[in-house]
Amino acid sequence: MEAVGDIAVIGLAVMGQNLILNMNDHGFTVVAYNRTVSKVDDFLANEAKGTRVIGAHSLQEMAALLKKPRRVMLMVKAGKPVDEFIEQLLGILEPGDIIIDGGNSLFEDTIRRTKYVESKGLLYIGTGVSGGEEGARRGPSIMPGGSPAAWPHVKPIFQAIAAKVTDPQTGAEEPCCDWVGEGGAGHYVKMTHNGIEYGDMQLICEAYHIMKDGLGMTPDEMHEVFKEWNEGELKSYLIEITRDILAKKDDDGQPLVDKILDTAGQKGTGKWTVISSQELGIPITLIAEAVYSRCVSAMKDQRVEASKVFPPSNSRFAGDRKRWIDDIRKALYASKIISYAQGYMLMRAAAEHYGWNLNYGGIALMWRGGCIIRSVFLGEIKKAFDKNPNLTNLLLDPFFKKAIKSCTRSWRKVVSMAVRKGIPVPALSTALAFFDGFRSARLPANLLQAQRDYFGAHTYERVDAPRGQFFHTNWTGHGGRVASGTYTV
Ligand code: NBP
Repeated sequence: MEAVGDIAVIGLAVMGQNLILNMNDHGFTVVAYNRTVSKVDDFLANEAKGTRVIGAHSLQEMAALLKKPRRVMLMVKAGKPVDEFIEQLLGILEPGDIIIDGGNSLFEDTIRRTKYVESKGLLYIGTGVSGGEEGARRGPSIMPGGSPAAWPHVKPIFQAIAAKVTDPQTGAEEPCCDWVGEGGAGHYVKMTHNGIEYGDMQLICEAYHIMKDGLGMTPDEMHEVFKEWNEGELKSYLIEITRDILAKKDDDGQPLVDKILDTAGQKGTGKWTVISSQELGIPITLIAEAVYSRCVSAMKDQRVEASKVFPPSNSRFAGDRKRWIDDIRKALYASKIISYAQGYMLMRAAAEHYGWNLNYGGIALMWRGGCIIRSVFLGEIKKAFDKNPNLTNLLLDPFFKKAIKSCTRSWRKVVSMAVRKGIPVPALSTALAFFDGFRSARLPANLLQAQRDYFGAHTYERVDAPRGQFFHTNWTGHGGRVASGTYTV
């Protein structure tokens, strides 16, 4: 058996098949394998017919068909199947070979697997692949991390098949794929991408909700608004598909969107992002609200009951519709800036915690094309980090500072009117609350510290004493002298 394969892909569901065809288009010889082996023949006889894709009917056959160092990419369901395949592959592959996991694995699993596979003398890559079916086929955003020594062997394939965008600084065509960092960095960045995706989607849904209930607009009218928005600073894949969704008619000619049940699903990556933010103490409030909003939406029966107990009052916004639409656009834009600022805060904290050297501008470039959150906006983030690689917070970049300032009035107007009219805007409003907290030199946490010290002797720092010096007050006159430890969890 001649070793002609450049790479093997295990897992012939939607992502695996499309990635294989994409690799084939770029001149690579791919060996295809699947747990249910009949799917290999089915793939070769249909989607891969006439290509140079080679089918393998066992892992041994697959390994024998690969050039060395062997590159084996798993595109299977995240979780146990990945561990099971790694175990089988370790018995077949040789030191120096590379196992790649392209599924949506939890970054902590990837940290563990990288260490484990490296301990056996092989190399490991855990990579985010974004863009769904279409991205996989035509050019996804790819976010690889793991064993740095594996990257040069994988780079030519990944960068060839990735989406391409024009670098706003240099004007050069760049692939939406670069090395992210060691261990679980690639999957962490992909997870954060998905969290931001939850936030972007929720913001768009809230804008839609206000236009629908507050301004009484029809899907056709909103289609026109999203069409216009997609020509300005909000231009993005999600605005574009929302525009198209709003124009789509059901078989009876009525808008399809009105017939879709309002209960959202989720597969866990948004939740993981929020869990990680809690672990690291980073307030990604907008993504958290986006995850919880899906949970509220899923409580359909209870919501229907509650709507009878607390019936809605008049939710119409008074005033000029055109002006409101412009205010909503600005509220959406400002909130989006907050969401990305929070996402970047999270990645910065994770990089410090896990010891990754993340390239923040490079991440923005990787997300510029091929993935669900692709947008012109990410070009501005890339520019901000190119100008100042040590930028601690996106909100402090001159471009974003100016953008936020120009939107603040409309943002407050929209959030307060929505609150008055009973239209839920959890993402728009939490973004504003975060912004107001972030720009407050003094928050009421002095009182909070006093409360903690009162009931638990948790101590406090003083404004008139150096940081790191802790005080305890005997608030009631009958407390003891001993204070609690001053650690923070
Ligand atoms: P699925 O997530 O539906 O997984 C299907 C593949 O996993 C098949 O090859 C199946 O083999 C295999 N598999 C399963 Br299911 N259980 C297995 C087990 N216990 N042992 C071995 N193999 C098993 O496919 P997908 O939607 O193409 O996604 C692949 C990966 O990419 C996932 O991690 C997903 O989260 C991620 N991802 C998906 C998208 C998307 O838009 N779908 C986007 C980005 C990332 P079988 O044929 O024998 O059942």
